[in-house]
Amino acid sequence: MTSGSIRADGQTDILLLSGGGGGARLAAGLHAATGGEHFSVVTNTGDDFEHLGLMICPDTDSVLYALSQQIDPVRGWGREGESWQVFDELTQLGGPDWFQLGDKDLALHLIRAALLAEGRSLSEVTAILARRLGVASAASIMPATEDRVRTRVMTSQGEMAFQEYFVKHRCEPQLTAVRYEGIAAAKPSPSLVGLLAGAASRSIDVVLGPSNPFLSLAPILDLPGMADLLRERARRVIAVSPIVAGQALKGPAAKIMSELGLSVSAAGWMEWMADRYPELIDVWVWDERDHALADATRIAHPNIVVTDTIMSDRERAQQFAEWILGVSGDGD
Ligand code: FO1
Repeated sequence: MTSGSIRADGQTDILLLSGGGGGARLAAGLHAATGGEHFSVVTNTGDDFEHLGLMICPDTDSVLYALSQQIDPVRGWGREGESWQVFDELTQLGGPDWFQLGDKDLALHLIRAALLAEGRSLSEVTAILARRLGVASAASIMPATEDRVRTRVMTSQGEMAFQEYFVKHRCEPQLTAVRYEGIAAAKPSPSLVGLLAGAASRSIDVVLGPSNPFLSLAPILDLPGMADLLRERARRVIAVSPIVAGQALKGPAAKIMSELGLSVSAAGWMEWMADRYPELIDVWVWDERDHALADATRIAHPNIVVTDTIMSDRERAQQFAEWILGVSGDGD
């Protein structure tokens, strides 16, 4: 295993790009490992959608709940210890039953709606929610953009909105392409641009979480100017493979790779990322279960490092985060 020393000097900001799922777990791990100091998370907004008149921001909320240690560890989304009284009543009254909203979660969506209606930006609202949920210290959670970007999926059953594909159809339709509606006119969020511009005296390491490349990272990285901003400002960009031993730990990444004709492996993921975002990623983190493939692939791509990336619980997530930060030593 190669050295994971990324933050040996304590002068480096850590910026994580994250979806829900694995990205949110790593967010919690990095938050614990950094104490939230000089640590920020940029969340995917392509999954956001309007439901029952409310703005739902699933990936942002997964990070909010993960950092405040209130995420349901089994589902991997929503609140732990949730109750479902409103949802039950809602479905009794003929409301939609395909997207489950727990009582506690619903309270958050109501508060978000009220704050947005006061004219506050999504970033402001997210910061307020983080504070009220008790996200410790100065860690900031920033939606990738203030503009409306919506992931839409082309499938064997036609084009559909992301949540329809993901939740209503359980990712079953064969996916042929993905588009991010509104992205061409969208801008990276001013808070993110400010963070990248303002920290001139500090270096920034960017971590791409083990998130779905097509559904979670692309709606962030494809924002006009985003990849260039990261290329210019990041000391280095470290990408964590969501594919371990030819499978995604959770979610449809492996299925989608196969449907798009890609090799379903960490190497296939790396090739897709390197091709789509040339000269962006400096360090590729693969799981140790793929060490033989990593050894073979390193001939062409020397910057592959391997470690145990599986974040089965909070402790493992913190250990992996510490490895990323280099605080756990060289780890050979
Ligand atoms: N995922 C599901 O599979 N079923 C649901 O009913 C569901 C509801 C839900 C409500 C709020 C929320 O923040 C997330 C929710 N998710 C649900 C998860 C969500 O669809 C996914 O986490 C992401 O969009 C993919 O990262």
